[in-house]
Amino acid sequence: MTQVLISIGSNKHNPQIQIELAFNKLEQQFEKIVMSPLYITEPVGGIAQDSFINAAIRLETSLGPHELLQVLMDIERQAHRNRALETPNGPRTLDLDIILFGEEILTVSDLEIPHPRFRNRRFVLEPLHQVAPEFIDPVSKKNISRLLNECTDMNWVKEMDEELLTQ
Ligand code: PH2
Ligand code: MG
Ligand code: MG
Repeated sequence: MTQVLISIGSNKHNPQIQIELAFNKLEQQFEKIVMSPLYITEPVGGIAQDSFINAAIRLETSLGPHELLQVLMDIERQAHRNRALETPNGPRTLDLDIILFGEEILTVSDLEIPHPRFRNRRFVLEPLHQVAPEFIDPVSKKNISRLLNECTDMNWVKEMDEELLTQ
């Protein structure tokens, strides 16, 4: 079994519902799965767009990285995500990114693990820190706590208030 960290985000078509639906689907397929609280986050890169909701998921799997990617892309498609119509870093209904896959380091055309930009993204590190502060990035050899401490990304990231969450 491999421990995996996933970043989930949405800023289109009811982001909170998109994230909860995706998590429910993953819960039916994976063991020892947990999700962080939800965060409202400033959009980074791309065009002017609505703020995102982001969260982090930790799970265990016996799948390989490409098989897991297929599962995640399938769930993105079920959320009517159409990559062909998107601008880079632009609005999206659902984005599921593999951030860390055990100690795996790999780069193939459609998949790079660890995620190439996660160390500079507060909207990824803050939620990850809630579910796996000790998880070690095999490239920098630093854990999530340390990466978060050293992160210089100033874009705002706010944990969502309980009372704002739908039941
Ligand atoms: N995802 C992006 C680009 N910018 N900004 C925030 N706040 N949250 C995201 O999930 C996000 C982003 C590309 O996937
Ligand atoms: Mg993605
Ligand atoms: Mg992404």
